[in-house]
Amino acid sequence: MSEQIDNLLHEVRRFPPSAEFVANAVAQPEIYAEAKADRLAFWATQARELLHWHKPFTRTLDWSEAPVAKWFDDGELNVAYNCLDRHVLAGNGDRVALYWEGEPGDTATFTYAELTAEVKRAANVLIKHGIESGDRVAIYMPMIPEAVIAMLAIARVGAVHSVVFGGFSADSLRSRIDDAQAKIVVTADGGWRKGKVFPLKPTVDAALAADPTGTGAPSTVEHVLVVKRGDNDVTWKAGRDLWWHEELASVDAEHVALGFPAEHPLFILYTSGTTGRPKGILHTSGGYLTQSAFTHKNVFDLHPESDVYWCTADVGWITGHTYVVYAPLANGATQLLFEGTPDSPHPGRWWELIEKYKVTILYTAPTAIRSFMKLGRQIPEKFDLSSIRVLGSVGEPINPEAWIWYHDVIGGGKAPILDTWWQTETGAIMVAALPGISTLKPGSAQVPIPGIDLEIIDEHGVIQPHNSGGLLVIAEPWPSMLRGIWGDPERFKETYWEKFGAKYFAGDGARYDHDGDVWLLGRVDDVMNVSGHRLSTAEIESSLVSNQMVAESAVVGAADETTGQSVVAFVILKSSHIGDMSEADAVALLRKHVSDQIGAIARPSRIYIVAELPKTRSGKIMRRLLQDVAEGREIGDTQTLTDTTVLQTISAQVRGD
Ligand code: 6R9
Repeated sequence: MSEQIDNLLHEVRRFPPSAEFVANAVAQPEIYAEAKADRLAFWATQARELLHWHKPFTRTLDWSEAPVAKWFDDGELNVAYNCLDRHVLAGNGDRVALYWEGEPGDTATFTYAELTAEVKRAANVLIKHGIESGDRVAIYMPMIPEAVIAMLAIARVGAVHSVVFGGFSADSLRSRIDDAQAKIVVTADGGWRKGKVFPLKPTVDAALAADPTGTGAPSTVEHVLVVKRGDNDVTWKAGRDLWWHEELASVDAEHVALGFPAEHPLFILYTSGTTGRPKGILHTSGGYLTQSAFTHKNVFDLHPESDVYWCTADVGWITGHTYVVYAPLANGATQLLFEGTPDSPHPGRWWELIEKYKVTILYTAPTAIRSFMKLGRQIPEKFDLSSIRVLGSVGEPINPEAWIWYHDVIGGGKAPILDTWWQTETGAIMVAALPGISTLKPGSAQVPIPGIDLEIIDEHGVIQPHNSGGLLVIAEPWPSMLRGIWGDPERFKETYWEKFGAKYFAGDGARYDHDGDVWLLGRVDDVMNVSGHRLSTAEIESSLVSNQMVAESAVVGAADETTGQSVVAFVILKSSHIGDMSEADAVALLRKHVSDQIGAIARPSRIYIVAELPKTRSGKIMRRLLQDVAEGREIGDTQTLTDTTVLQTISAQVRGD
């Protein structure tokens, strides 16, 4: 059995870096040995080289209050100063920090000097309205420059932001506001999405008017700062509501950034809550910014004076926090910020933007890549993508077929692809190859970044040898690790530290291949047990997608009386293959395909050909809900779905309506 599973992990295609890439690479091979020789000294060097410290630190790590780590804790810095002022002072004030493109095609450009000036004013607005160091401020905004400006202004005054994704409901927003006891909400009247304005301010109004406890107690919010973006009508609560532009015009232009301790809280970010109550993941300043800047520079081979970087994530997710806001700006990069969706007003919009801004580094998610694959290569081929030199992937495993397509069609067969594994909790990238050093292997995230101590262990904590799998843990504290769950230290310990003591349990299954490279196998709650055999949903999905007819697939384990669980697959066919054969024939062919590739044990007992899969707003397939459908159970919490009708259609199909 395990030999059959290996077949998929036995990807034979290899992509060594080109001589040209090696010659100009940021990261040099010695970096691994350097980190290995003295991990703490390595991180201390990075913190000193990559950041400006108002007060230098002398201590690197204090783990005496494990599992709450303290990094560089006798040092002081200002995160916003690191992202802004110091670049201006170094003579790079005229460098573009943000090229912004709105969905309707309107644009704006901010140099580092201009962005610094905006953030100083916004910081003064916060101070004017009583925000002090340690206060919480919620952000509920579209992808506009003011979202970045607000985050940096909050950080600048030592307050703590809690960004709530603009697609979340009033209830979700209110529960996050209450949990963090936010004093201000920064929002916009509305934003643009698929050719229309979607209102945001009314959702904030509804969130604040709600009475979730039934006691009539008001929320903790004193003011709502509103950016004018959608020009949609809004109702106004005098005294509480304030226009962003009026407030910014009313304050002083100068603001001096003070240093805050390295362990000063920077932000709270609630995880998507796929199970239970959302967790407010807490990140602090010095360690977070160090690992963010380090990974961004080395994993993406950043040359800030010449690159144009684009991370497509929304600032409402951790990828947007770390790789849209903090890391690129700390590194003085020039980046693109885009308000819209990939397919509006036409399916080539992303490629048009890459051509227009000559984007050199693109960082996106496999789900996006697979939907582009579904539409066909003729769309990106209409645009000049020759500026692209580095590609990144994040969010879920990238199956080899999608990897190759991304490499060939978007990367022109030359750009290295960095598959980056990390989590909201890890704060920054933990596993990724380094371009210019590593020979790439499609489908594998490969190796921990320098300075990270990763292990794959079994249930008893025994480290696994090459060519076997288990649970992914991080054996030593790392600079950008979460410092806790907001207001719930017990839950923090239970969730991540109870299982393996001093090792952080990530909740992901992983496997070493024959070379010792790491393959991520999906969440362990997505691991199925069929007749006592361990099967990964990711692995079977990868097998299905490797069939030429299949565009996308989701696999779940459904309870089965005889085998414990059985494999149920939901499959989207490529439009070019719909109608090639009857549905029954397609299902039979795909069952055989999986059986041939992985083994009979992995053959799906049921395959449903569907038009769409249920996804969260961050693009993750909601396998838990598909499992409810497959098991004929009542469907669980669908709060985080983009479109609930997708699930209703699939349910009807499964019931045979
Ligand atoms: C950054 C982000 C974290 C979970 C994580 C894992 C999955 C993320 C991945 C990946 C395989 C990758 N994940 N990157 N799985 N390969 N390159 O996505 O954070 O939203 O907290 O999700 O996503 O299962 O545990 P977050």
